[in-house]
Amino acid sequence: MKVIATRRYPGPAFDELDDVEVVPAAAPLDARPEVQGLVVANEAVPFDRLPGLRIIANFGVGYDRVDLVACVERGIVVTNTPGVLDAATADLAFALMLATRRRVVEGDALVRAGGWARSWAEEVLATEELSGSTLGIVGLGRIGSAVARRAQGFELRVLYTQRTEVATDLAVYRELDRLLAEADIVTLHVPLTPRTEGLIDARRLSVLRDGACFVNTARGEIVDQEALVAELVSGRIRAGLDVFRDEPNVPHELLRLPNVVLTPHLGSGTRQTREAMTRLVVDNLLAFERGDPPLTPVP
Ligand code: 8YV
Repeated sequence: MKVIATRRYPGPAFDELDDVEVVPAAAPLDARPEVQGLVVANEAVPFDRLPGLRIIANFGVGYDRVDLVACVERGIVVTNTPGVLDAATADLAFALMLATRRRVVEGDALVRAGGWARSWAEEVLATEELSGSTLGIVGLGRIGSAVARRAQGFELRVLYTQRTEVATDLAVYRELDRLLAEADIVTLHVPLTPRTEGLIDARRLSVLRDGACFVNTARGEIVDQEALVAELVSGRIRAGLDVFRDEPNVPHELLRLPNVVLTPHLGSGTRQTREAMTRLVVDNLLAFERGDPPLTPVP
């Protein structure tokens, strides 16, 4: 099966594709009727150039940039990479919580600038404890649950919200607005869908407690970015942000703020996880080629 991939995806599994050609997503593409498989990292699909396309294997759990309606119309199967990136993403959410709550980046900057004058930084970087805080998880799916499990080790009180309340020992259910008002730290773990786009709007951001820490490793579009920037510029809340509405562009106002920690969409960015994602991408393609059901089809 002829496959186009938008990059050479990391790890040895990629070499098991016997007829793969790397064509960057931004590169012009002539009509390629012989191509049956496409590997993307949540990138737009040039359907008109690929009339013979039968399967799209998305490198990532989120597939919000893949037009599923167009895929259904054309009978194209879509797969993603759920599960294998839960730990890495949950770890990064904790890294951002810790960095933001404990002012790790500010401390690093202070040391590098020669501002560490006495035996310890004393009041200059005093902040709130993470342990014992209340964590609000928006979306208790695979990644949200991995965050909740880690939260037990940090002795956090854990709340969650999502469309439907479930029976779980991991966290206590709250309506979204109540969770936002009650949590010291809020972390987003819902997919980007028409229902979640703009879910955290200006009003909901205003409900956050003074000094609350807002963490986003999901998608920038889930939040009203202008309203978030305004809250951060005011200094009322703190944030750890791995995702943005128009990546790789980050609102310029954020670049100088001490109360924000910024990372460049690193959620799944460990060597092990990225290789496992490629493994799953390739296994989905190979299964499809054999005529077997794909391992992780998108519903
Ligand atoms: C990226 C992600 O897709 O899985 C997701 O939804 O956002 C990430 O894993 C991946 O880094 C490739 O862009």
